[in-house]
Amino acid sequence: MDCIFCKIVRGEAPAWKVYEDDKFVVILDKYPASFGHLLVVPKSHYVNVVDAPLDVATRGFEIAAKLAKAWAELGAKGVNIVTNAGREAGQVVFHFHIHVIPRWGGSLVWH
Ligand code: DGP
Repeated sequence: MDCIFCKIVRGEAPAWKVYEDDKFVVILDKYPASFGHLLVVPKSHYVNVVDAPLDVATRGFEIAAKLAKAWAELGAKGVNIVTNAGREAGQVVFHFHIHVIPRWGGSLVWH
């Protein structure tokens, strides 16, 4: 399947992985909106949170919450946790992922 996140999961495309278990990887976003912008990505292919089974979505947000706590401990002033579902909502990569965007002060950078 020609999905960039599936390729990253399979090790066929490069990415900075900061966490991995049997069902998820967490990678650095290639076009970060802030320093440390992370993506929580299930290894199985689901189009978005609407398509994903509830247990996968729940586990994804649990990982995202843990990452937010870690960023707060490291001094982030705030964290955005967001998932885009559908083109109308700004989704560009159609493999479910959750953005974890630490805020250090100032605006986000949109690419
Ligand atoms: P979204 O709009 O929610 O579909 O965001 C997709 C995000 O994926 C966007 O912030 C940029 C990121 N991205 C796109 N291609 C790649 C890639 O090849 N590697 C990584 N690490 N991130 C990517």
